[in-house]
Amino acid sequence: MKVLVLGGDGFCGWPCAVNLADVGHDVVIVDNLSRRKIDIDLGVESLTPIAGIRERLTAWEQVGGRPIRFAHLDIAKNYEQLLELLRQERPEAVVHFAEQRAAPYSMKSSATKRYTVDNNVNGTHNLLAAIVESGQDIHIVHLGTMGVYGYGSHRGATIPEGYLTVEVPQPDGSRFTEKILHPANPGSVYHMTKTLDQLLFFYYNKNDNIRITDLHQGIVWGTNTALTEKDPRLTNRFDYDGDYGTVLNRFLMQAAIGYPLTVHGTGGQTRAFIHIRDSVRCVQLALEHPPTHSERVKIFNQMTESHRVADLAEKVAGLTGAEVSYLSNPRNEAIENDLIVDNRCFIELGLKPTTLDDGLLTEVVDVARRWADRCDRSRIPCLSAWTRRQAATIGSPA
Ligand code: NAD
Ligand code: USQ
Repeated sequence: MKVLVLGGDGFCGWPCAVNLADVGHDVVIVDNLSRRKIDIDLGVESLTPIAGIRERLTAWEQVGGRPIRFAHLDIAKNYEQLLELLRQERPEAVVHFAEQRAAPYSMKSSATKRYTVDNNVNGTHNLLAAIVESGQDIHIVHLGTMGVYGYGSHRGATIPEGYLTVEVPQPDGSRFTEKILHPANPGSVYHMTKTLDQLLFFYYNKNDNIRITDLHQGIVWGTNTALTEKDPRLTNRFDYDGDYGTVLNRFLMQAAIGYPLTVHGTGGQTRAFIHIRDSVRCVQLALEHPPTHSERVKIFNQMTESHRVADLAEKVAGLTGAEVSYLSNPRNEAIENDLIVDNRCFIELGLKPTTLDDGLLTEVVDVARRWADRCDRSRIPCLSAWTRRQAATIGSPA
């Protein structure tokens, strides 16, 4: 199958692109390299040394991989080029990773809020409009987020895979039931763009019958897959800084360099997690099981386990002897929340999850400790605050 991987130079996109090529697909990576530019602007680098995209692709062929082509293109700004690319390549599917994905970065300033909205919403809408204009039948697999459901109290209810069955009372006292898109409750400007993506998908699926799978992915941890381990030039990125580093990978790196683990608030926040190897596998499964033309947007909860942040810190501390520090929370989020998630769709398709117990130690030893001397400790603190109230307390104990 011909597949365009938008954002295929990023953390989730790169191992996904090589995996799709490895299983026999004809892959074209489309990326504007904005993530690498943001690293330069922030003055920070991936903990793991990463090769440039051209070097990555050469290395991939040298280890015997099926060639992957690259198109340098901004999907949010260059609509005509995106349309032309679809016309030339005629892909059967597009995997869409190409968004600004960090919540703290999206909350840094009005400039980063506006960039995140412009980039993410325009990119997704350009893709949908270009598919319609091209007249082609292309399956979109989009990387969404578990964060669209919100991290308030679900009062013990299980979060369904995208659609909630509700009962609507009628004036005569009777009720009817309906399946609606689960109400959106974003926790940052970044998460808000993902809830807007959902509405764009809903509309274009209804109006133009575009086949869409939206993957509501949890926090991805880990670094490499068996394929990106084949050559140092294929190594995947590992973000640890206060803007782009996600909680579990940050804890692993902090433990490796003897930095007290940075728990925000009480650590009662419960979040969903998935290993990068499973994320890659899920995208492949989603591509292999497209929705039919009459089907509404197919939504999968792409996560394998849920944990409280404080429990994760204690687990990493238990494994490594690290200290845990409880800091005032720079985010405006619930102190604690429950999170019970239905993820049956992928399990039924054969996903065999990599658990924390399987993978944590390897990540600490093979990645975090190995590259510890590349870490710039001054970039660890989270300095992006959700509101002025939070900004005033940054860095103080919880
Ligand atoms: P990333 O920033 O590492 O990768 C995104 C890639 O998209 C980068 O290579 C970037 O240069 C590219 N890009 C961004 N805007 C673009 C544009 N306008 N045109 C072309 N290319 C563009 O992020 P990631 O961690 O790989 O995340 C990929 C997707 O998965 C995102 O949509 C994100 O919201 C979602 N996701 C990520 C996680 C996670 O924990 N990393 C969890 C859930 C969902
Ligand atoms: N946290 C800490 N200490 C830290 C960093 C974070 O306690 O050093 C806490 C945060 O306050 C938050 C939780 O950990 O409560 C998760 O934060 P995160 O930065 O790991 O994840 P988040 O901002 O939610 O975003 C990440 C990805 C995003 C994806 C999302 C999936 O960057 O692209 O959409 O995870 S989800 O969480 O399911 O919405």
